[in-house]
Amino acid sequence: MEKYSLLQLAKHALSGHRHWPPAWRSPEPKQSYDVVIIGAGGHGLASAYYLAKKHGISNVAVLEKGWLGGGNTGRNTTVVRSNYFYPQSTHFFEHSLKLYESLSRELNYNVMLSQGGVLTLGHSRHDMEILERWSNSLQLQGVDAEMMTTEQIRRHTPLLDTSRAARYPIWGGFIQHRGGVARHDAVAWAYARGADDRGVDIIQNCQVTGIRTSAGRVQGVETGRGYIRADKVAIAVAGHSSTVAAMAGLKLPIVSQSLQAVVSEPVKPCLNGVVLSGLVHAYVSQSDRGEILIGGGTDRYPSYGQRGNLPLVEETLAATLNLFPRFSRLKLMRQWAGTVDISPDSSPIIGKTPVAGLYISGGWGTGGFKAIPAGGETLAHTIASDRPHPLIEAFGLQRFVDGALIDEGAAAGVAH
Ligand code: FAD
Ligand code: PYC
Repeated sequence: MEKYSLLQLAKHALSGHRHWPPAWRSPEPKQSYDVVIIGAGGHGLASAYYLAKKHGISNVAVLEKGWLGGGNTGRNTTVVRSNYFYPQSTHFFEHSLKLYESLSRELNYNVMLSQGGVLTLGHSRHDMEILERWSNSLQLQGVDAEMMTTEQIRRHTPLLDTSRAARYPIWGGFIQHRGGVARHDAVAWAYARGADDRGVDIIQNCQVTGIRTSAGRVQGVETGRGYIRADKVAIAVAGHSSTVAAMAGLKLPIVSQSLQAVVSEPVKPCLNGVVLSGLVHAYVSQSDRGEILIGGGTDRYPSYGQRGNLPLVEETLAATLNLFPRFSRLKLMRQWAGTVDISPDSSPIIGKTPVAGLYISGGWGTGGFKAIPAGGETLAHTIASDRPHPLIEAFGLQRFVDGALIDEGAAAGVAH
């Protein structure tokens, strides 16, 4: 890995940043690889990185139809946390959060993890009872969670309307102090550089158009740049999981929907961490640049359009202004959307598939950014050993046959 002395850094800065070497190569695809990963989002790149780093498998290609990190990994609102409800999920997401806590060091790249806390608001007695049950369950599983009174919330986030006259009165809430945000592009770039350093070929502008199988085994992939042979292929394409899996004859229980977000003009630091309200379907944080970042639920119909619709933005903003009346004076700068793949129980689908040698990492829905380190590590283990990693055993496709669903809809953070 390229390392710079202070002198070299100063030279690059003074030369107008003109002579930096590229952080990863742009190789031509080879005719065959040991492993092909479809999709250079966080999950595909992290899986490639851990395959090379932990399993010594570096004859790997990551094929990306656009540019790396240009899917949901570069479009999300960067919330990381591990406060799910069921033990299978909390163990997995807690492991991911722990990996995030040492990721900058692991990848020698500042992913700007900022653990300002994730605060979930309660607006009724019933909300509070549910939050208490949730928080107790987390504590029993060794995950940090703390109930907060309205007065504690007022001190923590003074801009929230905590008055009794509020449109959505705040009865209290619960916080995960170790939750927060990380820089999404940096996560993709860091894994890309780490994988490339270890010999992985990241091939952008290379769309997979078909998956060849024979006698129930994967053979390779058809791409816009020719056929590539591989005994093992992994699908990590977020919003397009169903269409790509269908290339191998698989029908996934997934619906693709748009999820959008907006940011305001930048203002001075005024908000700690992330504030979420399940009742009004809105969540708010402040970026390191000072923008107020606001997100809501998914659009209410399936779509592959990376646009989102205006009525939902209006609804989300109206709700946010009820919670934070002072934000009414902010000007919005940008709106965008991504296509998220949602499974019936709002939990991921990760592991082996009925086609031998074909693996999947999908169904991350509205919450897969926080899962990138653990998703990559466990998928790499599964590909290398052809056995599901213990942390993801419960998240395989078989659960839709057995009925062993892990319903995390209420812990998803956003309505869908
Ligand atoms: P992606 O990053 O989407 O990567 C998949 C890649 O596959 C894409 O680059 C795509 O171009 C490529 N691809 C698709 N089809 C093909 C093909 N045929 N051939 C080759 N390449 C292909 N999660 C959180 O944890 N916290 C949040 O705060 C959060 N907020 C979100 C807010 C928004 C607005 C959105 C849209 C999502 C949010 N998410 C959040 C969800 C999170 O972004 C995703 O779950 C996660 O990024 C999925 O990562 P991925 O690597 O699987 O997919
Ligand atoms: O998964 O925590 C989450 C999340 C928050 C906003 C969007 N996703």
